[in-house]
Amino acid sequence: MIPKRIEDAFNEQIRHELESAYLYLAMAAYFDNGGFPGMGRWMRAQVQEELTHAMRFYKHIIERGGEVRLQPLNILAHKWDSPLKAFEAAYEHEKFITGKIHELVKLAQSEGDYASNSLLQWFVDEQVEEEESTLTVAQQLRLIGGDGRGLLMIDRELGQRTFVLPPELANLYAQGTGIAG
Ligand code: OFO
Repeated sequence: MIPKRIEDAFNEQIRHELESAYLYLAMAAYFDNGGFPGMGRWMRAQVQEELTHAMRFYKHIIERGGEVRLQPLNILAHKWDSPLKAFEAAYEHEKFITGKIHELVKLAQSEGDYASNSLLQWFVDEQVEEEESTLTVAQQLRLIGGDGRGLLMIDRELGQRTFVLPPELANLYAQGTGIAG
């Protein structure tokens, strides 16, 4: 059985992950509307990834006999002045999410909840990647400044990104299957 404090904190984290998805969808729209289809595609893949993050917590709560309670999202979306500003905002947001994951690790450890702690170790590693990927793009954009050719090159490169559903979550998305798997 999942401890109540962990159940509450994981429900809160589902909200944060869905807010991340919403933020990145807003960035995708900003890029797609602004003539940067590669960056738009990168952000759309990121939206999918954030949804799977939320679903990892969802699955864990259900599997341990807890209750998933969805909460209203704090809408984070707004406009950005440039691709650089958007990626800088994405990096700042990922640092915020890393802080939330670390708080959860401390809570799971203080509750002696080894199962949650194990789930959270995946997120600790994932956040290193999340920060690194947004920071790298921000650094590249900073380097090229306003150079149009450089921007187009980065856009083309980011357009290569594809989203792959992690096999351990496949059952959550397949029709007619249970939660386990
Ligand atoms: Fe869920 O890692 Fe980004 O926000």
